[in-house]
Amino acid sequence: STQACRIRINGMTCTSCSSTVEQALQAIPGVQKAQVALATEEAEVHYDPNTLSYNQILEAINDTGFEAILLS
Ligand code: 9UX
Repeated sequence: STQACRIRINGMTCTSCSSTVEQALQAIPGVQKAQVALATEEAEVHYDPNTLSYNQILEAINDTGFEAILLS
């Protein structure tokens, strides 16, 4: 199954920042698709809700040094 969430990410200032976050998200088992947009400071993540929760996704972003806030 699949679930999507949208996340606000604070603190990203260059494409290296957004690539770091995007690659961290894509490396999580259960993440099916992750896109991070620097311009809007948002991420869209598709994941298997049987494998992980959105809280783990937020934590993974916080671990990269940026602040994650669930939008939807
Ligand atoms: Mo870009 Mo981000 O030079 O922490 S990698 S600012």
